[in-house]
Amino acid sequence: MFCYQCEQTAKGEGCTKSGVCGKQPDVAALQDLLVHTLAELSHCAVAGRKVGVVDQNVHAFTLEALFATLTNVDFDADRFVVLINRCVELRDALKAKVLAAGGRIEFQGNSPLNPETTKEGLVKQGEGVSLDAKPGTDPDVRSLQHTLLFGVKGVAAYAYHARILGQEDQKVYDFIDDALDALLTGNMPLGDWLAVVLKCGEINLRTMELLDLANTGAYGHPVPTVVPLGAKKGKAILVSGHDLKDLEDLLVQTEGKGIYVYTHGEMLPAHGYPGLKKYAHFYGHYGTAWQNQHKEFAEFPGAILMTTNCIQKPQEGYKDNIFTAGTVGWPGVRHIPDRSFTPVIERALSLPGFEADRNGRSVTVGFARQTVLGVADKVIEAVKEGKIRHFFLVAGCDGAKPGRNYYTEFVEKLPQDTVVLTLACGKFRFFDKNLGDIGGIPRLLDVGQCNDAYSAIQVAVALAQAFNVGVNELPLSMILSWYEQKAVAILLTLLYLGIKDMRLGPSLPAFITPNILKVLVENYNIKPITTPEEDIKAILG
Ligand code: SF4
Ligand code: SF3
Repeated sequence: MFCYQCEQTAKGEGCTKSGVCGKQPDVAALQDLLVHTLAELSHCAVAGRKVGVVDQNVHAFTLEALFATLTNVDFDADRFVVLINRCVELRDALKAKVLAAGGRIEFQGNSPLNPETTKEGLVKQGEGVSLDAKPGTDPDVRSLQHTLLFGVKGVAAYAYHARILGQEDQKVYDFIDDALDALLTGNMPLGDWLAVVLKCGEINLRTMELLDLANTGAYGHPVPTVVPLGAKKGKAILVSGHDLKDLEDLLVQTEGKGIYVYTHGEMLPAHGYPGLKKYAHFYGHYGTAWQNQHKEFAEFPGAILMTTNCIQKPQEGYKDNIFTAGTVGWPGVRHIPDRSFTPVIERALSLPGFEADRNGRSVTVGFARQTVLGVADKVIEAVKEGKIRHFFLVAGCDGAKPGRNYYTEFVEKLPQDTVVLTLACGKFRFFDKNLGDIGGIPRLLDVGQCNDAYSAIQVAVALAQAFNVGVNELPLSMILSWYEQKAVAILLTLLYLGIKDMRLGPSLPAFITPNILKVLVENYNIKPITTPEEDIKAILG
C-alpha cells in the first residue's frame, strides 16, 4: 500500500505497510479502486453534461463515496466492496444513457475496469490503479495531482453535509467530475494542474458557503452559549463528528427518555445553534479531540455515536458501546445507516450512565460570523484605540504528535492585547483556557467546526472592508494546523483568496514536492511553524 494523504503519515513520507491511522493494506487498495471507478463515473458524467444527461443520484453517490475515503472515516473493507460495485453499476448505466443521447465516451489505459467478483480480486485490482501506480509521471505533476485529489475529497465531505440539509450547487458537482476526470486522463502540463488546484480552492469556498447556509438555515445562527464540561446524573449518549442532522435526529429520538446527550470533539460547537440548544437534555461536552478517544470513550458510562471522522480502532472496553452512522465504518461495529437510533438508545439505557452530578468547568461557543460581526463596531473601536493590537486565527485539526503542543504554548504566550479566533478540533489544545476579555470582547472566540471555516473567512473579509484594506493588510495572522483532507480543501481556499504569510504545522504535507513548495513560498510566503516565541516575535515585532 501507499498512502500519504494525512499529516500523521509514517516518517512524514508515506504509510507502506499499514496506516498509522489503522488503515490496512486491503482497505487502502479498495479505496484506491473506488477512487479509480469514481473517476470513470465522472468521465461519463462529463460526457453526459455535453448532451444534457445529468443524474443527481450519481452526484449524491460520488460525495458519499469520496467522503468514505477520507482519513479516519471508514475502515470496513466489506463496505468498500459494496461501494465499488455500486459505482460500476452507476457508471455503466450512465454510460448507456450518454451513448443513447448521442454522446461520446472514450476510455483509455486501465479503463473501463471490469471489477473482480471477490474481495481479494478487487484488492489486487486496486493495487494497480492508484495515482502512484502510473509510471513516468513527473514528480511535481504527481504532487499537484495528489493535492487536487485530497482537496476534492475535502470538498466532497463538505458538499455531503450541505446536501443533507438541502443546499447544493451544480457547479460544485461539475467541478468534482471535471477534477476526477482530469486525474483519470492525467495528461496536462504542470501549469494547468496548478490552475485546477486553485480552482478547487474556489469551489471549496462556494461549498463552504452552501454548508454555512445549510447549517444556519436549519438551526439558526449560533449564539454565545456556555457549555458545561461536567456531567449530569443519568443515562448518557456521547456524539462525535460533524453531522448536525444526526445530532438533531438523535435529540428528537431521545426526548423524554431520561438520557442526557453530550458532545465530543468536533461536535462541541453544535451547542451554539438555537435549533439544537433548545433540547433540555442536550447537556454538555465530554472530553477533548479525536486522538484522545481511547481513554475518553473507555471512561464514558453510556453509548457513543460517531457521525463522521475521526474514528480510531475501538478498544475492548467500549467496543460494544460505540456505533457508527453515515459514511463512518469500522469492521464489527454496529452501523446505523438511516438515522434510526433505537439501538444506540437501548444501549445507553442498559449502561449505568453518570451516577452523580459531576461539576466541571465550562467553555463558551457560538462566536460564528453573525455574533462576531454583531459587535464589529466595538471590535473596530478597540483596534483604533490600540486596545486590540492583533488578531490570530489559530485553527485547524488536532492530532497525536507531540509537536502539536506548539499551539497550546502559542496561545498561552500571546500578549494580553491580542485576540484569538479558533475553529476545528485543534482548539482542544487550549479551548478551556480563561484568556479574559478586552473591553467585553472575549480574547478567545470559538467560531465553530472546521465546517465553519466560511464563517471565519467572512469575519476577516468584513474587517478588511471596515478598515478599507485587503485581508493581507489586516492585523491578522493565520496559524494553522492540518491533519486530513478537509484541511487541504480549506488551505486551497485560503490560497485561492490570495491569503499570504500563513504558518502551517505541525509538519508540511508529504505530498508537496520541494518545487511545489517553492511556488507556494514565492507566491504566498507560506511557512512552517517554528517555536511559539520565535513566531510571535516575528509577527508582532
Ligand atoms: Fe497513513 Fe494517514 Fe493514509 Fe492513514 S490516512 S494510511 S495514517 S497517510
Ligand atoms: Fe478534526 Fe478529524 Fe480535522 Fe474537523 S475531526 S477538524 S481532524
